[in-house]
Amino acid sequence: MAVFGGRRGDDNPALPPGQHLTASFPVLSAGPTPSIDTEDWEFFIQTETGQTHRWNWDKFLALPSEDITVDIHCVTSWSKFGTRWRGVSLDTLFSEVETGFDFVMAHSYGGYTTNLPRQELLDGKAWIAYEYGGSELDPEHGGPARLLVPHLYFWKSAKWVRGLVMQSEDNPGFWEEYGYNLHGDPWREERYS
Ligand SMILES: Nc1nc2c(c(=O)[nH]1)N[C@H]1C(S)=C(S)[C@@H](COP(=O)(O)O)O[C@H]1N2
Ligand SMILES: [Mo]
Repeated sequence: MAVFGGRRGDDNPALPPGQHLTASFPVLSAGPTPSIDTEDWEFFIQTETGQTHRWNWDKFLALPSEDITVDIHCVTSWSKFGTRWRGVSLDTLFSEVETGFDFVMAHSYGGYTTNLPRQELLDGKAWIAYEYGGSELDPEHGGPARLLVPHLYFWKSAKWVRGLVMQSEDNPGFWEEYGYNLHGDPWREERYS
């Protein structure tokens, strides 16, 4: 793996503690890459009333989208600076949703899950991304669409995201069940619980 930016514990102020830079884009998947046809794809948000808001691919692409350039940080210690994405802000998706629940379980095609506080998805901090580097998102990296929550460790950015289920409590998702931190802020090194 190409490593630049100097030694570990580098004083680059944009690099969180215990991270090193990589120029490559590693693929980390706990299982096989699902193949999802955009004809069949949907994204949903389910609230405590049981109401489910659904977007099919056409409806999703018709929403306002944003170009996003962000640094990403994997808990296995690589960080990648200046990744370029296009996606729909979670603010846009949540503007159609009424909920009093403060936590979210993200569910992916293939069964992966990860938990987040709803607040961490709002105020311009999270997107459903469907392009990377100006091209459609590679299936290995979560295409057709993935969650992008770059201010938290990258395991929170669920690939092949399928929907969000609102929760009253911060129940653990897939990696969190194995001892990863419930929150996962790289600046506070919230790696494990
Ligand atoms: N559905 C799903 N999403 C996932 C994962 C996974 O195994 N399955 N791995 C997570 C982890 S641990 C990381 S570091 C990033 C890796 O994203 P990448 O493969 O695009 O680098 O995806 C996250 N999202
Ligand atoms: Mo990861």
